[in-house]
Amino acid sequence: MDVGEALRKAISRFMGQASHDKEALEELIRDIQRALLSADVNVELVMELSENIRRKAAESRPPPGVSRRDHIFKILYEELVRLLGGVQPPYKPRGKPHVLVTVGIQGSGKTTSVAKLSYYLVKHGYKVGVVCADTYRPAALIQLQQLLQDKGIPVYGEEDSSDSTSIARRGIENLKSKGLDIIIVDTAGRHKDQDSLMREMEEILKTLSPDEVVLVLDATIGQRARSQAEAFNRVAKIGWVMLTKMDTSARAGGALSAVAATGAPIRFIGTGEHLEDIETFSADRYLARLLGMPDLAGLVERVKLAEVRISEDAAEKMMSGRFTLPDMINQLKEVAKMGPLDRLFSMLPLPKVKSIDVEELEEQVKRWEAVVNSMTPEERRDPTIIDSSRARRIARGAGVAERDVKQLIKRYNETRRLMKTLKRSAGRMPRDLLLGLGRKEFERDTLKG
Ligand SMILES: Nc1nc2c(ncn2[C@@H]2O[C@H](COP(=O)(O)OP(=O)(O)OP(=O)(O)O)[C@@H](O)[C@H]2O)c(=O)[nH]1
Ligand SMILES: [Mg+2]
Repeated sequence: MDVGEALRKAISRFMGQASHDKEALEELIRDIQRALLSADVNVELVMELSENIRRKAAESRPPPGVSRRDHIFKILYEELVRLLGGVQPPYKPRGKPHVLVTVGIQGSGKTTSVAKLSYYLVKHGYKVGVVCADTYRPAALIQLQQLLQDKGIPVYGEEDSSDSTSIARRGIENLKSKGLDIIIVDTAGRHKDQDSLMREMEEILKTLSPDEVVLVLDATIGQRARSQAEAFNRVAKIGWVMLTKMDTSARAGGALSAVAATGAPIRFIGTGEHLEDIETFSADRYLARLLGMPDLAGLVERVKLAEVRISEDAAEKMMSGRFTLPDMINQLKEVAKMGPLDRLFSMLPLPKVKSIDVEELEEQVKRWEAVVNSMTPEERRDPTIIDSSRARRIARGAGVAERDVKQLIKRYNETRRLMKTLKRSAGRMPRDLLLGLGRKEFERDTLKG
């Protein structure tokens, strides 16, 4: 069973459980651990992921309208993305020309990747040139020329020189005159030992001081990817990693996690021997494909939307303590408007389980809105003046129980208190925090209220 299938099974099993209590969560974590470890993912990272899921599931409450099941699923998804190195913005080489030097051990796929990458970038509108600075591999230049045959990509190389640094320097000079956007330098991997390879890389990189150093790694080497990445990183700061041969290894988890642990992002992956076999690597998309759920990211986005978006203005008000009761009601209405998430989940190849009903939330908001409407402007501005007799009057006017009035005021005070302790975070706040609404209380209040 491959890792994707194992993960899929683990998630499916969890989603299909009747209850999503601690026990079910532990079972999910165990299944996920097994799946990741079988894919050669680093044990420490697996443990960290497990601990994060446990902690986040315990610390954060699902926003109203989102079931605990979906909430845990979102946490798991985000942790898996993080494990894969997080989400990277699209690749945009800058500089005129942008000089990129590849490094990597023998056979890792440098030359193939240089050809793939240059072809890929040309297809994306860049003007690209390539330099062969490998003086160790026999016919290294011919290999590169053949790969890029008829592609209109200039390849610079010198058959008779053995000084790779000078070749690279001259190559860049030569190609610069062609007004290129990007120059990619292919280097040698075939040295008699690692030390001499590292020394050559150090010299080349010092002389060229490129805009970017790209490490080419073979995905089939598993955990060893980490020590390789670290060794090269000592010579020069690795800008990003190209992970090759992703098509041939079912245990790519080793390399993926090893690289993620070094902090250098994976930008591209090689998925075959042909020039077209290159893909941008995006942790979320990769995961979606691994799990066989193409809509996954969209789904998770939807769950995230359940964290209500607060306008700059509203955030400002909250922070300064000017957040009023009507403001809170307005935000609550926004939340209720977003509708149930069930439909989205039903589109996925997962067992159908009912999420919590948002209608319950709508009912609650309606009651609270009525409460606010039957307050005087003065009371709305400053609910602290509402004593028992005022509360009774308001409740009568709103056609609700006095309890509802007290509850709303309590909620408002809690929310305000929380606001004060909160730093402003890009205009976003978890919606359960905004609501100040505990799930248990919510269920008790709405179901029995
Ligand atoms: N299946 C598969 N094969 C690949 C991929 N990338 C490279 N290869 C193969 O791996 C072998 C080595 O690739 P090269 O590009 O020559 O490796 P290199 O790092 O330049 O090797 P040296 O120049 O000797 O250091 C070749 O047979 C490539 O076809 C890939 O993504 N998938
Ligand atoms: Mg090569």
